[in-house]
Amino acid sequence: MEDIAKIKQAFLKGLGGAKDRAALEALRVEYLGRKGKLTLILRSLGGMVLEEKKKIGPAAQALRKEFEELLSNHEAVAKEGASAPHAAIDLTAPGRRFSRGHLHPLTQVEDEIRRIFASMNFSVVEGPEVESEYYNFDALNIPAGHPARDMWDTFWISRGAKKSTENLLLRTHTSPVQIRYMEAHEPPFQIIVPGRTFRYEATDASHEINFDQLEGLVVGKSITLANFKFVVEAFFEKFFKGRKIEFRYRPSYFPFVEPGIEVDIKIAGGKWLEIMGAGMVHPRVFEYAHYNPHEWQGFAFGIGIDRLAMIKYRVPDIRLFYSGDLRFINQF
Ligand code: FA5
Repeated sequence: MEDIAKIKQAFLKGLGGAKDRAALEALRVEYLGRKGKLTLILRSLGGMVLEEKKKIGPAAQALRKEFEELLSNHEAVAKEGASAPHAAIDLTAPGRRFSRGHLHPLTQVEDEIRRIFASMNFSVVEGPEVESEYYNFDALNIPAGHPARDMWDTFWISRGAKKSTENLLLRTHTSPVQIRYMEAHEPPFQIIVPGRTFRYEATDASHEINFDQLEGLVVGKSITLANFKFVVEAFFEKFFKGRKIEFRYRPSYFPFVEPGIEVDIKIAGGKWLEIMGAGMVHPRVFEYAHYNPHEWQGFAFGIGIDRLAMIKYRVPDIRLFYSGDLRFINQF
């Protein structure tokens, strides 16, 4: 057993000094060759007494296995070294690219819209996503039981333990911010309100249960639909830079405007697409906001931001924006 321990020590020392394949081969012959030091011990097992054989046999076999493994590991390393003799690091290799995040396409579109309206002297205002029934409906001239409430399928919020006196909901449009802003400010003004809106609807290629709207509200002493037309057309021409756009204004109904209209656009000979609701602010809405409807008038509009993004980037399905699929997101 002493011999075995010595052999192991000597072998490991030799291995540490072996710099190339030839030295490793010499080591192999010295210990594992036909007349190798370990081979001789293995051969002599036959002449040993049983006791000795039981002790030395397994130890010598294990050592042979260990030597073989060590030698083949070192040979593999020596081989690699031979094919790349200079440096372990290739200083000329191109760097690994770090992946950086970027803004979501809907955020990019919203930023662009904010920039364009800011250049036309509009202020940007925001409002709460959890809204009261009063601001989302009543103050917009849509009282409880009015059939127009069916135009907005609503997510109502359960009041839970907190006994609020108001009914709460996820706002179905950005129009409630009209009232909130007018309550706190005096006219004249011109604002836009971008923000997330929610509807309890079945989804399809152009409908989501949450989407983004852009409200616009301009109030002054002599604001007319002609001003509205100018603002909207100037906006779209900037937004779709250089693409040819046709506009279509259709009469429509929203309880908070009179008259109400819907605007469709057609780009470069494509299909007509409904893009927004709009109209002149209803006198009753001014009354809710404590403005004198005989003194003030204005226009309001609500654009679907997702739909604008779909047209701008030719995205066929609104649900892609919310899919979290990097193959889609990384195209922007
Ligand atoms: C409204 O929500 C009105 N508040 C707009 C308005 C404002 C009218 C001010 C008059 C004055 P409407 O339900 O049509 O209107 O929605 C406006 C736009 O939001 C639509 O033209 C469409 O572009 C977008 N939109 C509506 N529902 C969805 C939906 N489920 N998914 C994606 N976009 C939608």
